[in-house]
Amino acid sequence: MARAEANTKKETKPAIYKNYIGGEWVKPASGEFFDNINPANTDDVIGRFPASNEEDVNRAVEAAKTAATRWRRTPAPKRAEILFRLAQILERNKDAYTRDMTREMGKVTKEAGGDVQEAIDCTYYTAGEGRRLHGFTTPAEMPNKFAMCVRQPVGICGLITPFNFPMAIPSWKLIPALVCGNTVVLKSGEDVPLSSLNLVKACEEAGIPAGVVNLVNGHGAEVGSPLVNHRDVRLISFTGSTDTGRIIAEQCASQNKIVSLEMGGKNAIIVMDDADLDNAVEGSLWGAFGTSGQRCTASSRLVVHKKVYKKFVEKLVEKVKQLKVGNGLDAKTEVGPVINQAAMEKILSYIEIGQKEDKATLACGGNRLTKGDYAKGYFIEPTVFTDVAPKMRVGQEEIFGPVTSVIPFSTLDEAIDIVNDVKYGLSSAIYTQDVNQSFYAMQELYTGICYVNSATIGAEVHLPFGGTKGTGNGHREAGTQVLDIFSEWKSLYIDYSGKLQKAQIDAVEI
Ligand code: UN1
Repeated sequence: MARAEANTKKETKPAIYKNYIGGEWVKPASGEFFDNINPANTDDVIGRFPASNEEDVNRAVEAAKTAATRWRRTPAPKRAEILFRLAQILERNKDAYTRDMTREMGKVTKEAGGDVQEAIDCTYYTAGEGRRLHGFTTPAEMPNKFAMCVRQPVGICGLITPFNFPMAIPSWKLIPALVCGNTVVLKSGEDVPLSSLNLVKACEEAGIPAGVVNLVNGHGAEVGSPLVNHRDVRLISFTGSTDTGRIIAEQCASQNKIVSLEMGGKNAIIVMDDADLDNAVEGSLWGAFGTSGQRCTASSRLVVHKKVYKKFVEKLVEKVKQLKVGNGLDAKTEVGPVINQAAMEKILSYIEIGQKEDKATLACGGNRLTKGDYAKGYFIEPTVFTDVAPKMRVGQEEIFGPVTSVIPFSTLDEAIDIVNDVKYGLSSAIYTQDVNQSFYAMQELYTGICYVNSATIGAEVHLPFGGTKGTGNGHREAGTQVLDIFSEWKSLYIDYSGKLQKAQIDAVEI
């Protein structure tokens, strides 16, 4: 049995973690646990987490249901007070959460710190909405009648989050859900359960009432699917792959649930011939290899003007070769491992496709690193393909790893067509010194986020986050726009005329 094996493998037994349901830390119904493994060193078992199933989901939804009325009726500014306390707790524990995150997810410490900071920022910012949650008033068409519109919570929300932003993304969903007055069941990415657990523990410490936040750990089929299909869950907010998102959307459609999807990307940076090339190279490095390329916003295409193509590639490849790959806990590391064996195999298969099927030029990288300290982790060399044609698979499909493709172009319109001609539309960028070109690009690039003279990554929490086409289903997270996911509008009419007035029918004397 996996459990017995894990216990004999190491001298110190890994900690056992539980689900959080109805304000209690409880074992999963199955009694089974799974290992949370460090992707930089697979001997390092961070802990054993509940392998939950439908029974746990049912209990968690029941708890969320029991807590719903009281939480909904708690005034929003009071809900927000607790969330401000939560932000302070997150801030206080930032270093510990950061270390936990690097250990379970692999991203380098600086970036993990940024991830926790994003959760802190999101919590402070969104808690502020507790004193706003603006609705509006508007004139009624009949005399002595008042019309206004307010937000109301939607009910029980199922939150399904990925591995790549282990605390930021859960916070993007959890905090707005709570400030709007909903209760939630969170299923975190199975590769990064500790960061969500840290977040939920902080919720407990902040004084969020029992049952308002519930955490059920486990795998997609056993936990995600029963959550999506539970009749009392009104809303599903999902970040993850486009394939899984599509299945969730279909299931939600047949049950008439609200669903918000944040899925893949194939983001591109355009480098014009007048760009500050060194700045463009720095941006490309960061955009393509930050988080080992495991960002929905990763710069996985670099679309470069033919006039500067050769020079840009030379500078880029030189820098990429110098990137220090390693364990994210080592301060010198610039690129950490990828998340797990399956991800590594998928990325390596794309590197093979790039060479064999696409026949692109492998300018650097391309291999798994296996020697010395690398042997126990999932490390891949930062990889650059050049001479990529826009329609090649490495130029079209999301790789989600440390691989980027350089594509040459001749005119800005051509570059814009290349950027737009993929099934996704999350983020784009352009490097140019020309204000006309940059504004034209901002207008024509059909993505949810667009940067000028910066990489495709680095979205801030007070602006809406999300994408067009295959990236999403029209919703936006973050900003105040996220409130439109987690609340529904209620229009209120108050007739104080003392008589029946029929809108659209009765004539109004002027
Ligand atoms: C993601 O890649 O799923 O804009 C989220 C960024 C981060 C969030 C990325 N703030 O890169």
